[in-house]
Amino acid sequence: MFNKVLVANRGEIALRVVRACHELGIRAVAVYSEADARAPHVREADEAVLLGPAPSSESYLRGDAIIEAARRTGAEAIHPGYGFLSEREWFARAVRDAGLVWVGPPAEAIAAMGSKTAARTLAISAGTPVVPGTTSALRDAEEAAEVAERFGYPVLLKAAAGGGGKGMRVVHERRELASSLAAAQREAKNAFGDDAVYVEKYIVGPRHVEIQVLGDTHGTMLHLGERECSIQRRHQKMIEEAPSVAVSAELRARMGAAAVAAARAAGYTNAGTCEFLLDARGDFYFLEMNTRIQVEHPVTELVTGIDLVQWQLRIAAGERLPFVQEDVTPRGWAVECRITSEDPANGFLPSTGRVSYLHLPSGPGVRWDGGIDTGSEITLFYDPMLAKLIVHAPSREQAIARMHRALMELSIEGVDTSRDFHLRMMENEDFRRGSFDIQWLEQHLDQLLASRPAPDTVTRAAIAAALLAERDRAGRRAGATRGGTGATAADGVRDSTWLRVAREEAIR
Ligand code: MV4
Repeated sequence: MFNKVLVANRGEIALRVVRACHELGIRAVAVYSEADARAPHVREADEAVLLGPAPSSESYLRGDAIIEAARRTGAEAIHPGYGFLSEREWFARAVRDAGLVWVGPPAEAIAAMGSKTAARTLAISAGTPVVPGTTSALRDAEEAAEVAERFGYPVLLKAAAGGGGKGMRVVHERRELASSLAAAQREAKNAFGDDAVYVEKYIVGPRHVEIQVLGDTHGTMLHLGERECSIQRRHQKMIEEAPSVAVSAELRARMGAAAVAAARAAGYTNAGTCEFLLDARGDFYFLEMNTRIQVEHPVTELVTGIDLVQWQLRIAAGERLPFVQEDVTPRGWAVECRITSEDPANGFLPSTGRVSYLHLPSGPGVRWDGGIDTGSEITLFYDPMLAKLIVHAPSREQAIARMHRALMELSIEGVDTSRDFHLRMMENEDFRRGSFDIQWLEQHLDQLLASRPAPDTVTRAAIAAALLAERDRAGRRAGATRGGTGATAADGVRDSTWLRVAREEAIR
């Protein structure tokens, strides 16, 4: 096993990797930007190297500086986390060329899956079902029309170099095709520097179900079951769970085998994820493969009992997976809520500021993968995801109740967060029934934000407000000489709606 690993990331995932290192007896080297000098991932690591100013392009995206930091500190391997440099073929190659170990799939596998058309070709060769469509770029609108006619409208134009939904266009009929193709090509060119666009049959109202795979360098490739990721908004997942209500043991085995076959065809090793669309008839289609550890990996860890980040490190060090497919069975149910610094009531506008108060949930079945502390400064330089709250329980119903309880225990003051949104989701009937697809959240957002929190929520908030008001009154008595006008902030408190509600609730 390695003695020292450099963690080329920040926030919760950097801390997650540092923790895995420590459990394996590995020393962890953090890298950080000037904005992150006091960040938890820096504090918890054994050493840390400053990369540069706050902007990612001058810090976390500086591959040269990161490799140099590994050299200087004597780290033998680099774990990239997710985002930043994690899926850059050139960086995986540069790490290898520097004589360091890349904790991830081979650069060749990253490249193979980076092109969506190449990935489709690989999947087809492996016998993995893909959405009906082409595997090469469209020449012109004429060819696009021919193909669309063959598969039937609606069709979806996708950027070959794309992924994550950028450069996609739904086309409902022939007369929209030429202009949509031009727009998709322009968008693809701007976003990826490559205007290649191909076409797929548009699948209406599917779920997004993904399969975790894990392969060692000795030929063992296993799947670790599915994650249900349909609760998303603008391609940002908000809630993930494992398993999926839509996947039976039999379907899991078929989707798992399909994912393993696609991964094998790409020469894949280490942890990866095959994304599928699952339609209402139970048919599934390979979309793309993510060649990194994903944000939502903890739900898989909780239901399988397999520590994915530890195994990433052990596989990179050349260890063999000691289990076989039959050993991997999901137990219970896990749900993850992404806690972001966004204001759901305000179109999910990113919120900035200092975390002035933080109280974390705990107790049975609760896991907090966070990257913030009291005092953390939340800026616009990085992703708004502050933390993930993950729960595990014997059944889905119990997991949702547990998540609701844990969210009730959570307080974050100083920035707006997605906490209340998640509370409402846990109270939502469709969600509780498992009745949703990839369009559900965007279709129900207004209704969701308008719905009142459960009476229980109001009661607890009211009690808290009453206690705070009482504390403020006590403080005023103790320091009565301060000020002098008699008009204090407490007048505001006295008039507040919360205090009125608190009084009503206290009387009941
Ligand atoms: C699709 C699709 C429907 N039909 N392909 C979005 C991101 C990228 N990974 C592929 N995506 C989609 N591809 C066909 N042929 C619908 C989506 C899609 C989607 C997929 C997964 C999760 C959320 C989504 C939200 C909108 C559209």
